Amino acid sequence: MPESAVHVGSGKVRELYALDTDRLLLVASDRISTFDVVLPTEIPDKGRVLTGLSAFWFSRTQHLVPNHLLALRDDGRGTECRRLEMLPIECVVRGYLAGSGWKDYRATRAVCGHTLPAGLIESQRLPQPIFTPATKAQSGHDENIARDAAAELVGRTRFDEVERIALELYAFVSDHARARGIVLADTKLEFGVDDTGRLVLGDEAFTPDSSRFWPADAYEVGATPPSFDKQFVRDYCESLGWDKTDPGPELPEDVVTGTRARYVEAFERLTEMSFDDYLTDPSVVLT
Ligand code: Q0Z
Repeated sequence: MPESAVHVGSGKVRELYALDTDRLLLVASDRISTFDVVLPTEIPDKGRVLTGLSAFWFSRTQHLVPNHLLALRDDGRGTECRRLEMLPIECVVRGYLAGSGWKDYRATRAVCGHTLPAGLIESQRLPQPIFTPATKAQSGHDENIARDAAAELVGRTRFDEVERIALELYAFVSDHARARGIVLADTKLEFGVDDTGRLVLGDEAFTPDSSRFWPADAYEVGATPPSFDKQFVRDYCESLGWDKTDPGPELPEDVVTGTRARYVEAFERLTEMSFDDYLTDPSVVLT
């Protein structure tokens, strides 16, 4: 990393640097979180898998929306990107009833103002994907908000635009993933606006950290499907009877190895590229 990179932010598992007035560097670490706690053990190459996948999707969805990607670093974990004015909402699309969507549905039969058919069950595929915006919480959990509240935050015209684009992106990526044995249950996108006022897709996109990936062959309505990437970690943590408060447990070697293999498997199934080739030259995902 050049001397000039100034650290400007930390996520649970990522770091953000300023390169100059117009450019940022997003760095994905190998840290892993579960039950909202970052564990003391890293998953080797997890950050590279997520950086490569995100870049792959940026490259493949340019026909739908411009994005912030400028270049990948040779280390495979850094993304140089255009600095945007980020919209103050998380743009979540749900194709299946899981997580907070399932929780809200059970309580109210609605999710972010979308009233849904009665009698849906956990993990069920929705009649059609829905846009369910959330606030960006400074700490703790993002909170689902009504469509009108989101429209108030970004303006009605911009809201209609991000909803349409987010649904188009979800349709494109979920079809691609489903054809390769992975169900994209839901995903969180972040958009910004460039200096000309154009909507631009930013942050990370369609990674296992920003999306729920389920293995299609284990998908079952009425159950909580296993997470494609983190299930070994969750199962191990559950087996310990850990109370899910910080600090989390160290992971044993077999859980680390198995989890790394699942991340690499997700990368290879979705990109139809060899992860070793990505390590040799990250730009393969852009071609
Ligand atoms: C992304 C985040 C991370 C901490 C700001 N292209 C952009 N322009 C302006 N701002 C952002 C981006 Cl991607 C931006 N985040 C999220 C990422 C560490 C926070 F790696 N915050």
